[in-house]
Amino acid sequence: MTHCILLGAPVDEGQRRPGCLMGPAAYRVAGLVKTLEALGHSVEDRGDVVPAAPGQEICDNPAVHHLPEIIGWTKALRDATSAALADGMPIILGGDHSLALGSVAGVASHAARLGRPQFVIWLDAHSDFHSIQTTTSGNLHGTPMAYAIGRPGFAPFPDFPAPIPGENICMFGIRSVDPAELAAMQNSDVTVNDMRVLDEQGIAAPLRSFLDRVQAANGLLHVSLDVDFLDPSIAPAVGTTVPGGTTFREAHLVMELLHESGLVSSLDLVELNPFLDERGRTAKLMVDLVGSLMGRKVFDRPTRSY
Ligand code: HAR
Ligand code: MN
Ligand code: MN
Ligand code: MN
Repeated sequence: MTHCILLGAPVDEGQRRPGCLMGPAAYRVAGLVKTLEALGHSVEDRGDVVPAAPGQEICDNPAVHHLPEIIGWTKALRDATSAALADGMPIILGGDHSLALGSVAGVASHAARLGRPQFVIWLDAHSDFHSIQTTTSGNLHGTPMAYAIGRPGFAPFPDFPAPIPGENICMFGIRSVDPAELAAMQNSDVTVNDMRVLDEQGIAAPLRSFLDRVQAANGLLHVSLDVDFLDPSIAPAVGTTVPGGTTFREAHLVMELLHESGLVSSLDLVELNPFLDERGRTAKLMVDLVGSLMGRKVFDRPTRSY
């Protein structure tokens, strides 16, 4: 059984549509604690993280907004995530995806302390691979992967603790990539399972082959789940819907396979905007997916040995 540590991250400044700050409350209302406890886990809710006071940081891309605020969140979430990893499995309740600038920095520094490699699974419609220089929207939720891999262009941010090698990063569900992101990704060793790959191969085979690598390396695995990974017809509560996302069953299958692997050490839930939800259905679906990730299943079946 796992000791789950909830960290609220009501980050809203990484994009322009207010509402993600209500995300942590929505997960709590949707029954996240009960869901985890019913599966036999212990839960410690550490409340909402308080961002570090914003400084005077500036950058030369005029599109970028709320830079000092996001740097404040990055520092606080990095420290809160890495501290939580010493005690259990952090589940970071977002908040927009810029929170992953901090959470992924936290997991990377924890892994470096243990001397183990860090791996990341990025479940998202978007690759979030912009540097501060290349983003044209100026929305910093589009940047955490580039920060994690150690792309240059993050000067005002604290140095990323131990940049994660591209081959340790695997994306699923991708269907919206800007030209500058594409160029940078093609220059990297990141595995990008876009929707085309999932259409042709299904989601299980590419996931299993990545999980095999994590296990062989004795790695730590961080999972970052963006609501827009899911098709908007089942998950409307997100500011950046993109048609053609994953289905209910594909998403649950990912979670079930992740559970069976026993490899997941930390989790982000990001981009939920409860203001855009329909009677809480997206929040409830996200909680349900966490249930599958944490072991809910219909039958015990002989699991593949990871
Ligand atoms: N690439 C676009 C941009 O940088 C859209 C980024 C949207 N990101 C998220 N998270 N919603 O995945 O503005
Ligand atoms: Mn994202
Ligand atoms: Mn997204
Ligand atoms: Mn049923």
